[in-house]
Amino acid sequence: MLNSSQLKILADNIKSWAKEIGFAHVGICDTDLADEEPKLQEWLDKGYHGEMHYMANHGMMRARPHELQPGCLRVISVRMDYLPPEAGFATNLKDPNLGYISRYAGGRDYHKMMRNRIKKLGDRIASHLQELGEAMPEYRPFVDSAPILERPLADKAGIGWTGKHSLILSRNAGSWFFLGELLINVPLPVDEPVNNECGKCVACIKSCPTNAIVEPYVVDGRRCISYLTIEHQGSIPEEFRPLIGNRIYGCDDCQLVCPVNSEAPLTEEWDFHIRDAIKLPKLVDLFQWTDQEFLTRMQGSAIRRIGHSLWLRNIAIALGNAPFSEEIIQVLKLKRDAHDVSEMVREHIDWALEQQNIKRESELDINRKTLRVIKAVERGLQRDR
Ligand code: B12
Ligand code: SF4
Ligand code: SF4
Repeated sequence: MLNSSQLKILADNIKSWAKEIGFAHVGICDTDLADEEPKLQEWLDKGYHGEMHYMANHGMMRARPHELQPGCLRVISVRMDYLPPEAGFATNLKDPNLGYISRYAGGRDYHKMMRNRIKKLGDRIASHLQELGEAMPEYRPFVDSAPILERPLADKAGIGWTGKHSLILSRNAGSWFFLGELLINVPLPVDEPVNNECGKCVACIKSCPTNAIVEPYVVDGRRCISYLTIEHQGSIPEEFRPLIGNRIYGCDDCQLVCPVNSEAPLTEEWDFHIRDAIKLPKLVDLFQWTDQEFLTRMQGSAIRRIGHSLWLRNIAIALGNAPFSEEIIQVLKLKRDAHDVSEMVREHIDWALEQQNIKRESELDINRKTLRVIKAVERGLQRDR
């Protein structure tokens, strides 16, 4: 058994190995999330998870990492930055003929890549302990998909504080990062959480297009554009369609207006750079991709997971929100008549056609809140190129 000073040296080593592997920040915490259980339960009781049944399926296991990985004593929480260069947020949101894709999803899917790297970190710890003549540790890497509360763990491990939009953010890094964890049965020294610096700011709450941040730190998933465009399988309720604007996959607005994000670092991973096919993409072009084109162009991307049908559903809404154009009417009608389009998508196309007809004579109309987000980005976000 390592003594406390050996464990401290090991923790320091882990942090430098993790940086070599590509993680920007690493923190360590214990597995006690008892304080989070009532909040998670309340969130589920209110139905904020919508159709994300996986959120309710494992009971309170999400708040009990030691049940997920028996014997686990510590969680090593890691951060990987994804903000791509040439993010072009304002240019993209401002032009309603372009589709906006959340900047976490412009490049390669992060899940596998991050899990492999976290496993590499675990392997390195294991071989180091074996060199010291210690027993082989038990460890398991997780990224996103496991039933575990990643944000409260990152908060506890000092990666950042929980912002009012419920994401983890840090003074130097903002919030444009993914989280992952290595659960391990080694009693490493733990890190201290950092102070919450949101203060009186409520920019994220005020700017959310669908009022999904129902109170500070609490997101009603069912209202979030990220949920509606990615997780929700069926028809998108009509009340949300005009509010979605041109966001066809995910949403970044609560992060875009966050002052802590003004100096956030760019990703060091080439994999997270936006691929050409979806760099400031024209809605009419995206809408005309066949099923096969969608699968080929989105190979290796998280976007592929939603499938062609939800992709068309989302773009149809954005086309309905775009200014009137004969070309849009034409592509909508063409797709409506295609034999391989589902009834669900057709219903969204009909809605879009109706919107286009209503707007035939009217001026370009970008939602008021979106205009505020664009202004905030143009004013202060250093990284908007
Ligand atoms: C389900 C899910 C969603 C859902 C629900 C969102 C939600 N807020 O829960 C939807 C689809 C809407 C979503 C959207 C997004 N997601 Co998401 N999502 C998840 C997932 C799988 C689970 C989150 C969860 O457990 N929710 C349950 C609720 C109850 O937990 P919570 O929101 O963390 O809430 C806690 C605190 O808010 C706290 N709380 C409550 N009251 C108070 C009061 C105070 C004072 C404090 C301090 C705390 C507090 O208690 C809660 C319970 O502990 C995680 C991965 C994971 N396994 O953790 C990724 C994850 C949270 N998502 C992530 C991302 C990037 C996003 C998006 C930015 C993607 C996008 N651009 O479209 C958006 C952001 C939307 C938002 N503002 O949250 C990242 C966040 C990284 C970060 N920097 O924090 C994660 C961690 C994935 C990853 N591995 O990187 N997501
Ligand atoms: S991602 Fe968009 S819709 Fe979801 S909470 Fe943030 S601003 Fe609101
Ligand atoms: S926008 Fe303001 S309130 Fe929201 S997370 Fe950022 S600092 Fe906190």
